[in-house]
Amino acid sequence: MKKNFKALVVALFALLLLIAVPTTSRADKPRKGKPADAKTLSYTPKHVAEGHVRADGNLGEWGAAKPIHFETIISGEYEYDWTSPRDLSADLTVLYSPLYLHLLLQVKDNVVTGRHRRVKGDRVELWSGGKKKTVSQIELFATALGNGYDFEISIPLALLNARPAVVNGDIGFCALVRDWDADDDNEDEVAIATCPIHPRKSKRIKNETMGKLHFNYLEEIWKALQAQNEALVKNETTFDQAMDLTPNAIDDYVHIQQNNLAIITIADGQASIEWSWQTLPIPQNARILEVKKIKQEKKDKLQITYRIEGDNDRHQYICDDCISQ
Ligand SMILES: [Ca+2]
Ligand SMILES: [Ca+2]
Ligand SMILES: [Ca+2]
Repeated sequence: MKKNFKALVVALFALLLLIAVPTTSRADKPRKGKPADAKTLSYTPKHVAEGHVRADGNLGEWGAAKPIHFETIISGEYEYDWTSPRDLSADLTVLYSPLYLHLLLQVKDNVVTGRHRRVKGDRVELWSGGKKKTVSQIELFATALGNGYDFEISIPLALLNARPAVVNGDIGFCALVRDWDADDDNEDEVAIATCPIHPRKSKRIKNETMGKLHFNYLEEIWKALQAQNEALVKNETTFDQAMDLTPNAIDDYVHIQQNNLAIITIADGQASIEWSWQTLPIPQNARILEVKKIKQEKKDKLQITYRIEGDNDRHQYICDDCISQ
């Protein structure tokens, strides 16, 4: 009986030790940041008029746009290379206008340093779609602050092949911020990012690794439409289809609610995204089955196929003036 009790105490002690060991070793051993630690962050930027944002270091135009914050280190050691979010952390805010993607990257970094001997210096990398682009067409304003630096950046959407996506689409995106403080001979580079990118192999980043910038200008159009037309407010959207109705780089939309079919044509106005709309005389209780373009010699037409509740026949409405190319 006594022997069994001792065995139980030994087993209990061993168990306690097992529980205690990992905690102690985690606290004692420097923990390295790993790429997999970074969360994949996505963002739905707000649309602003062309010219609203200027990459000039004055941040007044960013208003209430909410940033995404990131500070999980993906390289360097917590104990030696990173002390707190004041050492390295960042906030990223994104806006877009018809022609530009606007980024505000605000980095907290206790010592802002350039390249010096083995110290590679503080650097920022922005990745989109996995392709490396020349920087000549990018407008950038850098402001050094006492506790870090701000980058205000405008990138042409065309450069990112993102113009077709501005109405209702997304592009891959990842921001990587590197930090050296030149405070220790054994210093390693610290990095943080908005996706689990590998800091030493960042050029190999794939689109699947990145987060998404989702553009939703269609939602803004839809809200404006609803403000103009009460009937569009009451019903749920039941059908939503991107279609090429005008000859430009931006997608047009066929947006159908239960009782209203709204054709929204979106024009590439360069300085603004222009849109117009019309509703078609589809019966109140119609269920849309298909919307498609019918090729014609002179002018293409739009064919809408629908069914009426309680009736098995398929009906069609042909719109002669819905397609402008
Ligand atoms: Ca500005
Ligand atoms: Ca630092
Ligand atoms: Ca630094």
